Amino acid sequence: MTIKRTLIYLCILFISKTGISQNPIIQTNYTADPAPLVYNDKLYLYTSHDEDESTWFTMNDWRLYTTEDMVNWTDHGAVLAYDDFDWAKQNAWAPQAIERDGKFYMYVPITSREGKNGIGVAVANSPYGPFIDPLGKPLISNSNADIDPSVFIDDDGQAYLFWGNPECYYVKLNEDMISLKGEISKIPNTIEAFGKREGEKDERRPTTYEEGPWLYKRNDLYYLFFAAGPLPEHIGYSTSKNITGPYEYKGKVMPQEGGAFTNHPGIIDFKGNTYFFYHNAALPGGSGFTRSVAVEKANFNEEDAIEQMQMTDGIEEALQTLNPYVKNEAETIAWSENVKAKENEIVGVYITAEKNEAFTKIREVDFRKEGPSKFTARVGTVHNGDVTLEVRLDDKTGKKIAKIEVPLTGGEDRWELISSEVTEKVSGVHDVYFVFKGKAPRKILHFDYWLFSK
Ligand code: FUB
Repeated sequence: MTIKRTLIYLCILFISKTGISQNPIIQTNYTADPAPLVYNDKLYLYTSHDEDESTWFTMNDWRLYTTEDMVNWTDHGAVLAYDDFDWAKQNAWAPQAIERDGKFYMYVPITSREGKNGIGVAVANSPYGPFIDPLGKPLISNSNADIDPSVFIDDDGQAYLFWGNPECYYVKLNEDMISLKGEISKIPNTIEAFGKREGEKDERRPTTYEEGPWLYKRNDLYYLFFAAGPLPEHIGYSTSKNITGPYEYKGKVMPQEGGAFTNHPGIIDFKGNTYFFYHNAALPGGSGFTRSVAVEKANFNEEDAIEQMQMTDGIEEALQTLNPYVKNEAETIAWSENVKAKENEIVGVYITAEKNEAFTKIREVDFRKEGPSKFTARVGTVHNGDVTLEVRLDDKTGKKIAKIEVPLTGGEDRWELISSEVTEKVSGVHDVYFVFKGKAPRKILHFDYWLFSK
């Protein structure tokens, strides 16, 4: 190998080791079934939640994450759980939330105490909840196909709910969003609408339509995205000039990959771009039952066809910078390793560093021209001595600008606000790494929020 080729090789190796990886966008819990909502210049991402070490669809609640820049995501914890519905027994599966007249409606599939699938609705005055079941019973209790709701409000104000596995049902909603207007109908499960299924014959599933419908409208064209079979799933789509069809099958949006046997689309426009959310098994410990959500930027061609996508390392470009001179939550993260997100009544959502050298990364932090002189963090640990939080720039081993010695506070209900001097001159925009160090084999420290000051 020539010197030049060796250098190129080393550069590629360096970039792939330390380069920007943003997918999956949540690393602190297993998440699935992403359902984005845009409200007041913020993207709210509701997800289902695979419990750690799950070996089936062990799913108890729905979580919320938000972003303003598409690279840093803030964890707001569980905003609704299946046991918030008196009639529910289990299975907090794929959700979707929508805003109407200042109220937020979340539609969720649940299995009832009688063992029947159904779709519930919960209402809140804020996208963060609390969400309350206004009905005390399922909104949809039609058949065992009642999973995976997708809610859509058309330009004329008419709301629709689509859902179903193995067929795609829909119904109009009244303006109150919690009652049905008219009869439940079906999008005919034809080859023209959903494409012919390859592989083994299944009379109930003649087409690629499987589950997880998602409605999206662009240039007066309705797009019906869906998880498509046979298993393992890919994502397909169909379009129509009318919301209720007839739909014409348009092909694969995302071919099968990623290690989970399910996938689930969620598509939304945000700050001039279109984003396509999905899930896979890319996190350590990932599987068909421990999934993680990811996102790609979507593009359409001149014929209004969506360009096919592969699963990538994610979105590199931040839509805006982050201000370090205000309180920032520790659970606002672009990337992390060996970190878990938790919540309690004392501080809300916080993170724990599970191992020595666990870290979080925050992208595009703007220190401005005149940098900070002080760093403050609310932290705690159950270990005595040698527990530190290091603040580094642009890399996990980059320039160390501050270091907090974390005192023994006690358990995760005990916290202290600790400050440290910023020991290096910092200015401009940087990625910030919080690196957690300690000799204990597990649970090094807990971390709630941080800020820099001058
Ligand atoms: O997450 C549970 C189920 O798996 C969802 O409801 C389906 O869409 C599939 O992702």
